[in-house]
Amino acid sequence: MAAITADFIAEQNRPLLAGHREDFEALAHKLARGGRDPEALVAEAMAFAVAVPSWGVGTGGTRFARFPGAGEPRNIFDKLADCGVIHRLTRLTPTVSPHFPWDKVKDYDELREAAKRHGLAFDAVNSNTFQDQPGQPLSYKFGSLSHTDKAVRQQAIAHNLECVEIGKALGSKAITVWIGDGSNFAGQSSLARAFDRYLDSTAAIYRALPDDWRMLIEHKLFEPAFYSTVLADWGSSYLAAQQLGPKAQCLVDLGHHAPNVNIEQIVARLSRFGKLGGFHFNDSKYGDDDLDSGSINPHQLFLVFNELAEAEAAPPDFDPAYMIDQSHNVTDPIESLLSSAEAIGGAFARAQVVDREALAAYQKGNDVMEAFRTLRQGYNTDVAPILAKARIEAGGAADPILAYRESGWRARKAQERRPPRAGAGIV
Ligand SMILES: [Mn+2]
Repeated sequence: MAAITADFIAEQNRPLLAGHREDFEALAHKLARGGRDPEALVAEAMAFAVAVPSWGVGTGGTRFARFPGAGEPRNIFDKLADCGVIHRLTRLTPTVSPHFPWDKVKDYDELREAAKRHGLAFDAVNSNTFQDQPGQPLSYKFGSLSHTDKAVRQQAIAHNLECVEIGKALGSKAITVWIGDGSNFAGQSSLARAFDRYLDSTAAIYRALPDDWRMLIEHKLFEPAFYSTVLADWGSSYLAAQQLGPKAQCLVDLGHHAPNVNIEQIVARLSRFGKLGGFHFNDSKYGDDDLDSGSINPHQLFLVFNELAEAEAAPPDFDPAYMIDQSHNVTDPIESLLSSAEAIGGAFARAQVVDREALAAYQKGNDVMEAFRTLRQGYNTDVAPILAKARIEAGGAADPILAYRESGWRARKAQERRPPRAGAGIV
């Protein structure tokens, strides 16, 4: 067992470096033959970052059960320590997206300092009005920001405003708002008036946003409401963002769409109109499965990044917030996040490999097969050596999961972290 220091990482990397160099050279030759600059791709991979959700380092669960693992974080300070491990090994995850009230503390300056000690900063803060908290005066059973009772809406607004205040203290620049509001019976709720109330409430939050902040509004097709969700799809999300103003943008969670929806096209639409605010990365087979990014459908993840690469070339202020949002039910959450960061960074790097000029020319000339082959060449490129080089040069691990296992971190935390943590969840 060893602390995950720079020396430890270097020692873990040593036996892998010769093989890594060989792999990178082979790929570099191949890329150069195709007119690509391998070092530029490494530099791009080094500049890429994705935020880890504070709730992701605990074991998730389903509505049937949760199987906690040993050494789980008990509070936000433990969570930051785990997030710090992920960043030290991958050099890909310098920020944490916290969730309130789960991550509430007395002293936010202290929390910010603790993050800094782990080499971390804070990304978008997340509010929570999809469950009741102990001692909360009014219930969210029948909704929060869209509730029929003004007093409940006010309570939900006040919570979001408190999250903005906390975010200011933490150095965050965005709040992600997701609500569980909706209905389970036809006729239960006025579909039109529920959305009106949601818009009213979010406008109150919007008015309190600092000028350099963004409100990321996250839609979700179903669950916990199974007949209608107040903010069900990207169309509703866009309407809301449009009505609220320029600081409001849409957040796309990869699991929050109808089956087989063309998510990359949604990305293209939203970015084209300046309303793509951010992502929650995960993967799924059936619905909002919250599986590990790239574990089921890595090609879709690539196609999403292909649209992002296209968008990056266009509007000047394109700056979406990339965040992971997964539920780790059967793995060590740190290992899942190490693997997911790699998958997301890999999809990004593959999209960078695509020869965009050639692709645009084939598209313009309606050369379908060559357009397809040009895009597919990016996907088919094994970018692992690029990511490994980016990591190693930044002080990260050649093989993050291997180094993590060698460090004995989890076993050590199983001794230190008692009693086990309280509940958490995912959205
Ligand atoms: Mn989400």
